[in-house]
Amino acid sequence: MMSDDHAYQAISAYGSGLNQTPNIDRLAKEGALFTKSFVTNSICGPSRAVVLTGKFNHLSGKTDNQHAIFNNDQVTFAKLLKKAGYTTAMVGKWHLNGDPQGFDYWNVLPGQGEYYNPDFNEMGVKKRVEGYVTTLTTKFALDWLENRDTSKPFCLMLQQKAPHRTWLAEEKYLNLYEDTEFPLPDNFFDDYSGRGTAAHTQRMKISEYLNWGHDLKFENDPFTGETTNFLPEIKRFTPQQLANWRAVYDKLNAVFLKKIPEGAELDKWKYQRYMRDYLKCVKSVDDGVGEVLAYLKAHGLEENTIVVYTSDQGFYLGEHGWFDKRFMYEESLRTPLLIRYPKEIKPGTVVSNLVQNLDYAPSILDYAGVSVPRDMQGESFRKLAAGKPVKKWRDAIYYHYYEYLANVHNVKRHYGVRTDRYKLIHFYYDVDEWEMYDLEKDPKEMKSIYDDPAYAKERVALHKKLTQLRKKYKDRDGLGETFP
Ligand code: SGN
Ligand code: CA
Repeated sequence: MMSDDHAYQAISAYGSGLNQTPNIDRLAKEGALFTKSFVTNSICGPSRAVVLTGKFNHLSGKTDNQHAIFNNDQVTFAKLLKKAGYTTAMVGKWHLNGDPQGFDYWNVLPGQGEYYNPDFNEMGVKKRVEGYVTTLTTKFALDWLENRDTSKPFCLMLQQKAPHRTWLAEEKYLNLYEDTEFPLPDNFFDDYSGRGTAAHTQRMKISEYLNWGHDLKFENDPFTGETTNFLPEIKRFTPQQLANWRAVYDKLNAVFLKKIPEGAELDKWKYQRYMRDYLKCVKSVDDGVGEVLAYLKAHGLEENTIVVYTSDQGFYLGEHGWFDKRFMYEESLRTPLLIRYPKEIKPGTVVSNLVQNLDYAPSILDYAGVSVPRDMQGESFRKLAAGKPVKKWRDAIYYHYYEYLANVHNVKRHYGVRTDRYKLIHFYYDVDEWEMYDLEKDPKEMKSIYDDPAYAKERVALHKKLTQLRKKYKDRDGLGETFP
């Protein structure tokens, strides 16, 4: 199971205390929780390409959401499982161009998908389905499980659209958390001093870049009175859904409009609305995980099914004042990873080795006893999860982000390396800037120590490591690449 933009901070097993996700947490209680799990490129389509192919984006071709094309003819772990006799299915958010390949059954959301009464593309037939996207995705996945070819082992990829922007809650959760005040991260009012141009020029601040329409849920801008861009989405609602929605948000909005907060208070208000809406969506995702686990149990599939929960990347929940992802800073570099497999993984296992979504394909093939193609670049973490000794595990991970788009958050291209303790990042393309962090002393990455002479030795070692990894993974120079 993979969700979209689900921050580890919003999974209670990771200990942030923000919300409760009892069903997802069960995977950690009954299996393994990976505490240092990362992506190779913190953005949707590219992450999905990494998961399927076990290769970095410069090799699979899917470097960004907007321009890059994913060649569906390439080898994926799903195709290899199918060839090995598995029955396979892909349900929910796909977000790669073209029709899914390697699946006996697929039923996917076109593009980003919609929250209410979404269109689904079932094996080439598009139709609008009434209901809420998260419950529908879970339902379609369970329907497939129920009707699958039981003479074969199965592989199901259940990929939720939620909690992706624009965070529309399920009707029964419209009111959830409305009485909860979420604690403001202590770097919410970050001024980015101590970091380079990229952190200063991003467009993902909650205070500035959440819009009054589809983000903050006002039909009119509270300051100018202009109609916002919220209306196109509610056009999908049924009259009853709209009435339920209005009953909650009109009331909440009226309270806000009566006394509009100013300055920092307005920023804090936006943060609360963002957090409440985001976490309402997470709640439905967690319910879905519960349904899947219940299905497995009821059908005697609990012992012999490997259940994985992850996200396509991490997300900012107000840290640095941000929403969205993309940066190689911790909140978006990390992604949740929980695995249950009672036959092999002891309950309550915690894995703190450095793993990446690059490792998913090789690991799944390893579990299935299918040989891993030599050109897959990840490593199987099966032994780590089983608590078996692993002679030599990687001591650093490599990252490369490409999607520098002014109108979509404006995050400069960068690549870098992260070890257990340090991180080195190179922002390039229209800048040439390095940043370095000591994650032990500065876990929130508030001040780059790249030029600090006290860290000269570590800096040299990180540069060396970065060069090694770029060579190992066959990445291009990074500088001077052309981009459409
Ligand atoms: C949309 C969102 C962005 C988001 C990208 C990529 N804007 O463009 O906030 O970063 O998707 O997300 S929205 O107002 O249209 O929702 S991704 O998860 O698909 O990579
Ligand atoms: Ca995403």
